[in-house]
Amino acid sequence: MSSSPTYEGRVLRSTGSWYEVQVDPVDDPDMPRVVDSRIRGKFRLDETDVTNPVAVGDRVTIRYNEDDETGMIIDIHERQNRLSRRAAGRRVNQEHIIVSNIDRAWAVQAVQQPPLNPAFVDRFLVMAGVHDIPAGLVINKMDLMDDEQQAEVADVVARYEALDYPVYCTSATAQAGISDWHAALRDQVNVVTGPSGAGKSSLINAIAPDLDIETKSISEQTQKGRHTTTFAALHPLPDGGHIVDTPGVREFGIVEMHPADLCHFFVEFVPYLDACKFDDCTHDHEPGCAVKNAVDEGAIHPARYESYLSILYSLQDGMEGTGR
Ligand SMILES: Nc1nc2c(ncn2[C@@H]2O[C@H](COP(=O)(O)OP(=O)(O)OP(=O)(O)O)[C@@H](O)[C@H]2O)c(=O)[nH]1
Ligand SMILES: [Mg+2]
Ligand SMILES: [Zn+2]
Repeated sequence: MSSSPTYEGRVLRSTGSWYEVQVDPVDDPDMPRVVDSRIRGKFRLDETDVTNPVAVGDRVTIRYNEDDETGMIIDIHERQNRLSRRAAGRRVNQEHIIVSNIDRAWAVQAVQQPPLNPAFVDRFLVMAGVHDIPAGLVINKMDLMDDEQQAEVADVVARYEALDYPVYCTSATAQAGISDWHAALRDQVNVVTGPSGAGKSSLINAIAPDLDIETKSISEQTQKGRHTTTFAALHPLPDGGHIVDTPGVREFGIVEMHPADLCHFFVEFVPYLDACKFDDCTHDHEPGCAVKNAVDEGAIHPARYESYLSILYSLQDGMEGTGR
């Protein structure tokens, strides 16, 4: 057996058979930082419920092949968290991991084009909570904000800051708020997600112009009806850390969970949950509901409560016919 040294690193991108591994900085300046690697056959069999045995974001151990250039992934470290979607086609019961080991997932919204959609943010926050991914919010296209939208944007910012989510207001085209947001990304693995056209790729280009990620005009997008960004990859940031552009949150959908679990992912509801009159309170129609009282008293934002009900009803509909 070979006793050649091993190196730890992170998977930046994958073609399905090759993986680009960024090796952690070590003392040797000559060592290539990004190594094209393959996996040992056995990993393919280990996890049959997942379509990709090695995912973008994975922490791995590699060993150099005899050519001293390419690598072999010999170990995949335990994942902190993951963002996945259901596999396509015949493998619908399998999971496809889009990115793993995420330090923060950012919901990117535009002030307009497409319209600001807090209900979408609330669904995203539930999804992030379920997957144990710290979340944040970026409100982009601030240059398009008119007088009428000012109060709404201020309300949205205050709403999520009150819940302790980091919130940044930016304009990718006017380069406003970009350096503050950039500072928040440093040394972390960040994912941007949000509706097509919100400016995710433009924001990444604003902080890392060298990446030159493809962006498209709204009209081009509507004509094609599809997202510009298709494959997830970890892009190294100029000041340290990584960012992943995603083709929009639509892919991730809302998570499947029991309706009774939903309230735990609305963080501001949690202190009230034990005070409801009924143990199985769904915080919808029941009398003596402490969550509804908190909404009436102004301690919970009514829009957040509306989002809760909307997700609750969709989960309850999804349970019809499951014999519950
Ligand atoms: N006015 C204005 N336009 C912006 C801003 N940021 C992005 N845009 C424009 O919005 C359009 C869409 O931007 P993209 O960065 O491609 O959007 P995206 O979120 O990456 O979209 P997908 O990749 O399709 O999901 C482009 O025409 C950008 O130039 C901004 O801050 N202000
Ligand atoms: Mg994009
Ligand atoms: Zn209740």
